[in-house]
Amino acid sequence: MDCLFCKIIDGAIPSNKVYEDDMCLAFHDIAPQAPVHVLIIPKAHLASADEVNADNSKYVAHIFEVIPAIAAKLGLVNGYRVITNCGEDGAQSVKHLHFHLLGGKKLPESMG
Ligand code: DGP
Repeated sequence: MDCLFCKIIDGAIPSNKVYEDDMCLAFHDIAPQAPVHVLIIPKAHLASADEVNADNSKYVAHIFEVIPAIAAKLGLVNGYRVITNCGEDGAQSVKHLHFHLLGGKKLPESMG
């Protein structure tokens, strides 16, 4: 499958890893929009949040289970934001489900 994030999971494309286990991978975003900007992706190819269902939601649950440890490792003691962009109107550019973990400063209140 011609998927950029599947290639990052496979190691075919390098990434600056922050955390990895058998279900997910976290790595620094190539174009950070905050002092800390990490992407967390499932190791199963789901195109977006719109493909989450009862059979694969364990990946999403797992990601949210590990986010506190990732945030702590990155020093986000004062809070952070988790975002997933979905589809055209959500301005999703990479069609592999990913969660942006943003922090390291007081983020703007506006989200759209
Ligand atoms: P989105 O717009 O929500 O689909 O976010 C995709 C993010 O992926 C965007 O913030 C930039 C990041 N990105 C794109 N290509 C690469 C890459 O090759 N490596 C890394 N680390 N991040 C990438």
